[in-house]
Amino acid sequence: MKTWLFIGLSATLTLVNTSCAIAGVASEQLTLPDLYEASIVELQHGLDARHFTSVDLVKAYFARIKEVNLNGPSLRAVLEMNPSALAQAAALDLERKTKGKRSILHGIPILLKDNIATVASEGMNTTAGSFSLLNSIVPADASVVTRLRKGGAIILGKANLSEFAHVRGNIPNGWSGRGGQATSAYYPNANPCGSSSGSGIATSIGLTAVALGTETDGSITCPSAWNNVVGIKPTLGLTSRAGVIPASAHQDSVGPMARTVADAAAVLNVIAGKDLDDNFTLAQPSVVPDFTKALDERSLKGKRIGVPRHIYLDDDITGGDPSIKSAFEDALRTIRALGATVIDPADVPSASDLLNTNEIFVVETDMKIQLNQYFKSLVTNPSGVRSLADLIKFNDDHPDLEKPTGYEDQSTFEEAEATDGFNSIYFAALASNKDVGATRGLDAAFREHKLDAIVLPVIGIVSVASALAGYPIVTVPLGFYPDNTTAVPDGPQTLFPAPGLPFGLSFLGTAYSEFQLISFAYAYEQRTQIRLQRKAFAAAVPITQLIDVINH
Ligand SMILES: *[C@@H]1O[C@H](CO)[C@@H](O)[C@H](O)[C@H]1NC(C)=O
Ligand SMILES: *[C@@H]1O[C@H](CO)[C@@H](O)[C@H](O)[C@H]1NC(C)=O
Ligand SMILES: *[C@@H]1O[C@H](CO)[C@@H](O)[C@H](O)[C@H]1NC(C)=O
Ligand SMILES: CC(=O)N[C@H]1CO[C@H](CO)[C@@H](O)[C@@H]1O
Repeated sequence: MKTWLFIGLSATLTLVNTSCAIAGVASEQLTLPDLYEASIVELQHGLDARHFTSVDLVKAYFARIKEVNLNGPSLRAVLEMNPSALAQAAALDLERKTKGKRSILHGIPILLKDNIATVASEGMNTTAGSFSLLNSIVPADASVVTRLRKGGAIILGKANLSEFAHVRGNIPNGWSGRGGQATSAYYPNANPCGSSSGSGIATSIGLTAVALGTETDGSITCPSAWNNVVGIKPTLGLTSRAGVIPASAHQDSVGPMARTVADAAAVLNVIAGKDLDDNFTLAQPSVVPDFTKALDERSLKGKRIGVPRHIYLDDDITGGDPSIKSAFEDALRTIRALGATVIDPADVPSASDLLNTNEIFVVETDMKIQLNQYFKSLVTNPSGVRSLADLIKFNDDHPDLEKPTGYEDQSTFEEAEATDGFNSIYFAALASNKDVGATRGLDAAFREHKLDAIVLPVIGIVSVASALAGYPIVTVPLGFYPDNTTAVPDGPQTLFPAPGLPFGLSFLGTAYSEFQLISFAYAYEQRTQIRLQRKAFAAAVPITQLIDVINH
């Protein structure tokens, strides 16, 4: 079901009096998409038909951000709005008229997680949420941003996140020094998961058309699930990490977060591809498939979908929560009804080892080397921070900015600083991670049970094997905590669980299986339309719509 905003006759008449007069619609009812749900296809339709412009879209999204980001429920999902976005939109509107569209993202606003670099001349910072990087000058756009601009996307702003993508230490999801505590739009002050928290929150209520997040282990998957949106964590090497503030080259991946599988596929089309500045991308297949061709409602017919129950212990995958358990069993029934065979259980042989891997050690070793490189690559950094050691000291020296009560920890940074580079212990740990995640993990399960995908609800350790193996995950809405759920404080400023909080279903695959995973997620989404079953709490639903900006 799509929600449309019907504009009455008087509004239509006002519209045809504006400079972007709409030929032939004066006597018809003009429909404008509701920005809470609006899809890329709907937005492109309205832009092509000149019902509104990309300038209108940017104005409307900015107004919606202002309503709820620091005002009203104060969701703190967005760190910065791009002061160049309106100019970019105007140029792209003109180009649409004179030359046509560059891609399906032409004139579509996209919000970027704040660890993805954008040139400073545009007027925005790239900080991973940290004051240590405020006013730093990056050498260039991240390679995914270059692709987005080339495809005609408008960079709307930067999203709040768990600072440094949650590799600083044990600090609550969605908090950064610069952005403060981001919270869910589904229950006041609820935990939004992380680390791509702001990307998930902002997408969930239409503060942007689409967003980018990054995942090292769970950071697209979880905030997509908990914010009722779709997330794609691509295979390591499908999307470039050049210009992304790093955690680990062996696990970091950049991917789309969107309200529909179709929108996420469209964004992936534009950001995927080889990049000489990230040599992991050179291993990808020579042709990137058109992921929008995967949108097939019959895709699950005849496929084998596995449920690795005995590794991902039942309580780990559902948190023991009866509503997640029952929603997951419903999902398995739906998947069968769509023509797939569900193999249950379909265990991963390395199951018990997944509970205790060398993941943190490898990430910490990589992080020290890569963060040091990142700081050195900056043209300038006014904070003076030029290394991980400087960063740790900066946080200690600025507790007011970076260590408020409840947000003090930086133990992962400290452990990373103590690592000793690429020594033999490191290479053994890396090899054992590949073995546990891929060889005796997902590869073995897929082969043994002849699987096309694995499905799991998103909570607990769902993403570990995929993170270690560098394999893709596509997450779609699965359900919501019931209204009689007790809201439980789980951090200095957040609650979890809480009534109405969303949770998700993940489709897991092996390397470069995005096309298939997208097709399965699409079939499930089209059959269930779970996202549309519940909206954000009233104060978190922005009021501004296109009609409010078109005449001004
Ligand atoms: C970064 O943010 C600061 C404070 O909001 C602002 O003054 C500055 O112009 C921004 N820097 C860049 C490069 O946009
Ligand atoms: C990428 O290049 C680095 C050196 O810059 C090298 O150590 C590494 O093995 C290369 N990785 C791949 C996947 O080619
Ligand atoms: C919540 O309501 C459901 C029925 O909708 C019921 O099965 C469940 O026991 C209730 N839980 C609590 C904690 O009251
Ligand atoms: C766009 C926006 O509202 N950004 C705000 C994010 O939060 C910080 C800290 O409160 C504000 O300074 C920004 O203005």
